[in-house]
Formats: sequence, C-alpha cells, structure tokens
Amino acid sequence: MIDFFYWPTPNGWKVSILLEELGMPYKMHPVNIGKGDQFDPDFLKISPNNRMPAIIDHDVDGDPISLFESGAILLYLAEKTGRFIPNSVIGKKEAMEWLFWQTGNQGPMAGQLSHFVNYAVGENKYSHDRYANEYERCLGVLDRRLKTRQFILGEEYSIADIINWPWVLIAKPLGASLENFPHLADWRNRIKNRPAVKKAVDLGKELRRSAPPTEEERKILFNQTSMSSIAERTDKKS
Ligand SMILES: N[C@@H](CCC(=O)N[C@@H](CS)C(=O)NCC(=O)O)C(=O)O
Repeated sequence: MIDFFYWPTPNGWKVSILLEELGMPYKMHPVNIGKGDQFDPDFLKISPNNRMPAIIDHDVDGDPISLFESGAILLYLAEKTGRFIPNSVIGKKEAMEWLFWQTGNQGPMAGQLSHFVNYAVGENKYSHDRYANEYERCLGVLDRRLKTRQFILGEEYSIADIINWPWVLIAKPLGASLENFPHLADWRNRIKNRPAVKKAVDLGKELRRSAPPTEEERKILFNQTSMSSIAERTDKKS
C-alpha cells in the first residue's frame, strides 16, 4: 500500500495518474498547501523541500520507504512495476531526458507563470511575460517532439507523458493557446480520454479553492524564505 501525500494541482496529478494507471492501492492524505500543511514537521521528514507530492511505500522488504519529487516518484514506481517505462538502456535514457526536462524546464516555468496569472495579477508585466514566453516555448518543444510520434517516447504511453501532461492540460487557464501546436493538442486529448487519467484528475477535486487566495494563503505560499514559515511551524510543533 502507498500513502500518497497530495493536493489537487498539476504536480499532484502526475502521481495520481500513475497510481491510477497502475491500479496500485493507495491512501490519499491531503496536504493543504494553502493552510501550511507542507511545513508540518512530520511531512518535512518525508518531503524536506516542503512540497507535495510525496509517497510512503509500505510494500517493501524492511521498513517503509519515503520519496519526494514527482520525477523520482514516477521513476521509482515505473521501475518497481516494470510498467510505463521502456526496458532498453536507450529507451530509459529517453525517458530520463523527458523527465528531467519537465522538472527542470516546463514545470518551474509553468509554476511561476501560474503565480503571475492567478496571484500577482497585473503586478509585474515583465515577469509575467518572461514566464508566459518560456511556457509557450516549452509547448513548442513538446509539439515538435510529438510531430512524428503518438506519445513522447514513440508508440508507447509512458511516465514521460504522465509527467508532462498535467501542465499542458491547464494551458488555457494559464493564458496560452494550443492552436499553433496541433500535435500537442491531439496528444493532450488522447491522454485526457484515458479512464485512469479522468479518475486521477478528479481526485480530491472538492478540495480545490473556488475563491481567490486569502492573505494568510498568500503569506504561506509566496513569502517563503529559509527562515520564515518552516521555522515558525516547526517551533509550534516541538
Ligand atoms: N519539483 C516538485 C514541485 C512540486 C510543487 O511545486 N508542489 C507545489 C504544489 S503544485 C507545492 O507543494 N507547493 C507548496 C509550497 O509552495 O509551499 C515536484 O515535481 O514534485
């Protein structure tokens, strides 16, 4: 059984999609990032960067093991089950390239863009444009890759698709259009129709915020330094 520490956002969906695709039993534990659950000392023990997703795998020889960072979790579960990852060295190399590309490029750019679209509306045009351009550039990278392929690694759906898809799903709310990226748009729809993906994106949808963030939420999410929230919350618990 997997303990799954989750909040319904694109980074959370990467792992919920793979768990659903694998049909692996899991128990979801909401990490309300707007309320500061990510700073709970017990959570920091498994996810030291105060970010979800994270998991604890109990189905191992010996003590349960914990993992943080979506790319590491996807790779671990795929290797463990031998599914959604190629067998060959070259195939794995390509999977790795697109996993690292997502966590080093598309993910951070989309995350920062989301900040300027949703939370710092109209406050800094230069920063907003910078992230919007970078996100759009990343959409172009994926579109070119998919021009001659059904999926990112070729004919087989894999963790390379699973990790890249959630931030493409929400292109429109991020202010981007897929009109100029027809191969990416087709790929987005192909994956969206998978039953496991539908179930995974619906996981915890009742938890999603329906109103703009409160001042408290802004403070927790956007004014983090090495000294602020973590120290404050750790002190309260100890
Ligand atoms: N590189 C991380 C990114 C995870 C991430 O940014 N998670 C966000 C939610 S989408 C989070 O937990 N934020 C909490 C915070 O900012 O304190 C991964 O791929 O797992």
